[in-house]
Amino acid sequence: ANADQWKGKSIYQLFTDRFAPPSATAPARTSPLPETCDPIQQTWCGGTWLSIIDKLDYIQGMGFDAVWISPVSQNIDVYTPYNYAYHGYWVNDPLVLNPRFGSSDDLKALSNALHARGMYLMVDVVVNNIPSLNAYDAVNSTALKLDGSLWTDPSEFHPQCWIDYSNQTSVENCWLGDDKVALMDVNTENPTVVSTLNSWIGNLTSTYGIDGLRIDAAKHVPGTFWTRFCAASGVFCIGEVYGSDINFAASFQTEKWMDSILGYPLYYGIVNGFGTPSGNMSSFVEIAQQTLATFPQPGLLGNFIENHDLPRWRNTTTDSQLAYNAMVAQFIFDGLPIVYYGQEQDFSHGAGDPYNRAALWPSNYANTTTYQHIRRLNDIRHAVITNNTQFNGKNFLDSQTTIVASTKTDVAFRKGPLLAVLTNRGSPSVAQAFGVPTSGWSAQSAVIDLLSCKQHAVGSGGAISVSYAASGYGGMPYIFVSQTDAAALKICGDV
Ligand code: ABC
Ligand code: CA
Repeated sequence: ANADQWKGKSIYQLFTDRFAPPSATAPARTSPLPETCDPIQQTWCGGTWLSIIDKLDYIQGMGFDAVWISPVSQNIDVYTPYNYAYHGYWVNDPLVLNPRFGSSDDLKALSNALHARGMYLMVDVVVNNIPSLNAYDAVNSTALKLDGSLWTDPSEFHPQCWIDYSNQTSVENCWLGDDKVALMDVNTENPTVVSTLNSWIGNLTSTYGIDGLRIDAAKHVPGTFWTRFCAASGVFCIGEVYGSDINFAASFQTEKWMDSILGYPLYYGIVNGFGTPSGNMSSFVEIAQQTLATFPQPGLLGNFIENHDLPRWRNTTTDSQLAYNAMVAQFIFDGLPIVYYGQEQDFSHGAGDPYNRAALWPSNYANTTTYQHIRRLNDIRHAVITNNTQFNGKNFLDSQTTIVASTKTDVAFRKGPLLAVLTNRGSPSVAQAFGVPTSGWSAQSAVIDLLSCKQHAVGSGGAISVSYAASGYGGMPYIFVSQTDAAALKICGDV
């Protein structure tokens, strides 16, 4: 599927090893399995491509129409100072599937099961580096001993150096990892490497019906490599450009290196704005404005508030209303929402890798308040998209977010027919209100908040005011639509 087809999709990111346990229909590929899946052990817990199929109802029940899975290629399968490659990022041969996650037929079965539900498959791909426990000293010699590695010739790697993040040449050519598990930097200028990877990715996407790619370590490879690689893949590419530099991040779209990137800049904005009670809302507004002004297509960015490299949202921010507000920003702002498995279960253990990668099954896949909140947000997006609900002649996907009002603690932004009104005041009720002077709707009309299904009046000049005084709700988020639109969308029944 191409970028246009991905526009409007909503993505659930999971760790293949950790999302669903082996079962009768999805036997384990790893034995023995640990009795409990303790992330500190950094070992396989038994999830496979087939076990993901067992739990697709859970993902689809939350309203997602795309699933991003761990890298599918073969990893080093040895004990390391960081234990085992349960995460799938220590790819040593992209061309071979990872037997820990299943067989070729199993991956096809997952792809078919998703497509039968009208859902897309996104696969994580790692080509920048190859792990090694002993190549650190050997890379400049003529005979590399990398067991099972696709690349064995020194000309297929860049010489050893550790990355200096202040120097982009170093970021591209030096090595990720450390001297315990070195991630040898593949020479992505070597013509054999380039042609091997390009023909592989085209085969992989067509063989397994893959609809999109998450490109690992995108900033560590020259952009021109990706232009050809993504063209060869024939599908939507979203790159991981870890960092807060908006101009650098936007160059991936402006230079046409790939369709999109993960929204790291907006992530930092959401953390600054909603990560703490009465946080820095002006930082959120500033980053949001810059994102909109700098990216040619902000509507394709991947918006997240946690992932496998970052702290769990609820680890750093316990207040549930802050989480609900942050998720509205994640879902309604320009871009594709990406929810990391466990976010819907309020997973709070995990200040970082490896604690943020716990197994999901101890949650019993419960229908939590957050699960329902996410479902509601997906429902709202789907409803405005399928109804082609318009505001001033523009629909949700084709209109760019505009910040309508903000204070130190509040922000209101419009995207098409929806007006999100958010706060970082947190759960306690306070006898305070936030007034949005010009909502865009005319005075004397009525609007509906699609989260609470309550009606609000539009005052003179189009003003809307929300109160944070209701006991038990405090600083809750709002998503307004006109009453006429609300009736057509049916999210709140007959209103
Ligand atoms: C293992 C152990 C860890 C141990 C680590 C050293 O080694 O498990 O306990 O601490 C995979 C595995 C990891 C594994 C690593 C290394 O490999 O998942 O468990 O860690 O063996 C991607 C993936 C990631 C994956 C890899 C490697 C790459 O998402 O899961 O890791 O294939 C950099 C890369 C980025 C990479 C990330 C982990 O490291 O750019 O591609 N992620 C700065 C830099 C970033 C850098 C980041 C973290 O630090 O700019 O480029 O990411 O090192 C902001 C700034 C940012 C700054 C952040 C920290 O602060 O704006 O620029 O980011 O304010
Ligand atoms: Ca590189």
